[in-house]
Amino acid sequence: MSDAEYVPPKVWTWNKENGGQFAAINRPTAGAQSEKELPVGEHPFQLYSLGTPNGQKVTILFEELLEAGHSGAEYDAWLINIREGDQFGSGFVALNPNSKIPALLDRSGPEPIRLFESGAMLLHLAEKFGAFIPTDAKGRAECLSWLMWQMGSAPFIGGGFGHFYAYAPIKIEYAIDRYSMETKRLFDVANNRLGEARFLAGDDYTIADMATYAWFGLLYRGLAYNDAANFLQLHEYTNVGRWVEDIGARPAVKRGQKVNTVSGLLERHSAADFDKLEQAAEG
Ligand SMILES: N[C@@H](CCC(=O)N[C@@H](CS)C(=O)NCC(=O)O)C(=O)O
Repeated sequence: MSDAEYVPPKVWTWNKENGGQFAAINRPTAGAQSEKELPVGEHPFQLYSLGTPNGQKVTILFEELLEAGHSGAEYDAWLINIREGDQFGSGFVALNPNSKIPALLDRSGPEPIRLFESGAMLLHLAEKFGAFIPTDAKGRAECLSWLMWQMGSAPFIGGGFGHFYAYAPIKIEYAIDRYSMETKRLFDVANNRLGEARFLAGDDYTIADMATYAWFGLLYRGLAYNDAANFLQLHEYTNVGRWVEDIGARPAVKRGQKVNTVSGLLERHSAADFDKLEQAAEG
């Protein structure tokens, strides 16, 4: 049946074979699907993740904290393979009932604290270490506003534009138009802001930049969703381009983007892991 002919039935039923790229793992129910404990390393922070933009936000912050001398921010980053359904294992679901990477266990205090949602992790860590979040009320409000803006808008870019432009088994003009318009509008929002301030929250680099860079940097550089950068003419957003160059040059950002990736480190347990990676690349 073609898209234009579809008439929704009175009651929706789950079509397991809808042909989408993620049909095998998507289902309309929540909760654990198998018994599987999570590994635990020696560091105060245990991160269970994958090197997607949502995962990278948190590893970028960990690397920035360590680079800034916060040695208490040492972390183990374990790989969660979402295509294999690792996010539905009982151990993972106990940390994140929403079954999505990243999930974090903060074992630095007397009682372990679980966190899900990348934005919550950024805020928790920034506040804990007193870093990458302004302390004055105005600056903090600006930082939180841009952070929440990123968290609220990412699904329109990923689940909306990315899904219908790159992943959906059929190309639906209406859906691609709708989410292209929204993605370009979001780039324009950032571009305008970055035309009046060096960073999203103002003069200082904050967790709002880390969260947004993980998504906008990837798209701007043409590293996401096939030909999306050209399709959306992202080079037109020159202030975003300046900011992407600026943030992308930071050593901690480069390291953070390598964690939990096939081309970088599948797992990260110490700073030495990056040295080994470089030595291997040098042959
Ligand atoms: N709002 C969440 C979104 C997390 C998210 O969408 N994670 C994706 C990968 S980027 C995932 O785990 N997908 C697996 C699934 O949907 O089963 C956050 O920022 O932490």
